[in-house]
Amino acid sequence: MTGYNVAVVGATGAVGTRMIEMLEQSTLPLAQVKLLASARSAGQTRNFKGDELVIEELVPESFEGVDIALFSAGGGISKKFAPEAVKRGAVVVDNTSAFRMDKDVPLVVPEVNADALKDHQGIIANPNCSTIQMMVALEPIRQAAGLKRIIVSTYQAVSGAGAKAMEELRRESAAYLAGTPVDELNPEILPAGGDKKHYPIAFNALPQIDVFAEDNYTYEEWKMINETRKIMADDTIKIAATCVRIPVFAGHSESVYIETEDVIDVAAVKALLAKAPGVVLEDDPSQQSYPQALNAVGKKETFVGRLRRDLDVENGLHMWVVSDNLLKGAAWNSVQIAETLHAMDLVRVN
Ligand code: NAP
Ligand code: 12T
Repeated sequence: MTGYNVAVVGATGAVGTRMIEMLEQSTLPLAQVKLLASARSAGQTRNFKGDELVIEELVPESFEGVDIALFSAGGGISKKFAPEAVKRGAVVVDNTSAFRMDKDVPLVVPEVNADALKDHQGIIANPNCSTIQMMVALEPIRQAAGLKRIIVSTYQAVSGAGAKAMEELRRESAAYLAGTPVDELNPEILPAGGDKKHYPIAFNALPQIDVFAEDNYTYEEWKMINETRKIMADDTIKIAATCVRIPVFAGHSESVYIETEDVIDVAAVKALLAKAPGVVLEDDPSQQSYPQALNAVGKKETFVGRLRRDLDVENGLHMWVVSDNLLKGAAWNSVQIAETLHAMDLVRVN
């Protein structure tokens, strides 16, 4: 085998653009890279390792000869085209929420549950960005001391909602600073593209990501709850989430409170995290050292700091978890899954 034929579906998007970069940096043996998007983008070109690749319109036949297809063009596109790719012999790594909770689809964070890849039947799901970084930070603690409960509040970047949401933050920020009144900022996308009302994100904080669902939790919150239980293969973990959008372009931050099964001291947790895969411990209050979204952008790791014991609950711990939502939260985790599939000899080659 000389290398894999890899397709990127949604190659012009916020995630797809970063997938192309991650593939350029990847150790994965590549034969050909195919860039797919809508008819709107067909004919445009993107640079890949010095070559100009022409973007093609996504059609079922796009997947002829493709070994690995990385999907990031929305759930509807995945539902329609992922089976077409599998039918033609490709392994699909899907970034949307279309298949994440399907019983036959592994939901994988390589540092946590790479073994689940062994059961794949053609489609592997990439978890939600907010879930992924929390899993990377919590799995080492869970292995050492067990995990009974998680309460998480997120501070999420607009890039998670796509290229148009980033443009909305840019436009509103400029308008606001130029003196436009708040009620004339004309938001069109956030908090959720598909919802009825829109609110400004510039200089604001919106406690709604995705649309509302059962029990007055949003889908983003439910994704964190359900995906955590699936990835950690434990339906008994108690978990609640509050997901908030803030006017940051890239990098999701999370305030995470956990209760472990066993009491574990903070020094032991720091020692675990210092050597945990994919984690960078950044925690020195005496030097004002802690993770920050701006510093995480462009990095593949998850940054953890502000570790401290709860003042009332003996097995309670607080921490601050930050990662680049478009890299570990999406593009890097997907390419890392592809690399892991290759290492485990789980890619079917046409
Ligand atoms: P985006 O910036 O809006 O990009 C959307 C991409 O989908 C573009 O490349 C677009 O191509 C393509 N597309 C749209 N309609 C299409 C069609 N009919 N046929 C083929 N391609 C089509 O969005 P994004 O932020 O990159 O996110 C894309 C998807 O990834 C989201 O819908 C979400 O499901 C998923 N996502 C997952 C995570 C995560 O947590 N893991 C994070 C962010 C996003 P054109 O340029 O031609 O329109
Ligand atoms: N609505 O992959 O808006 O399920 O930040 C990821 C990010 C859905 C997903 C967001 C979203 C997903 C967002």
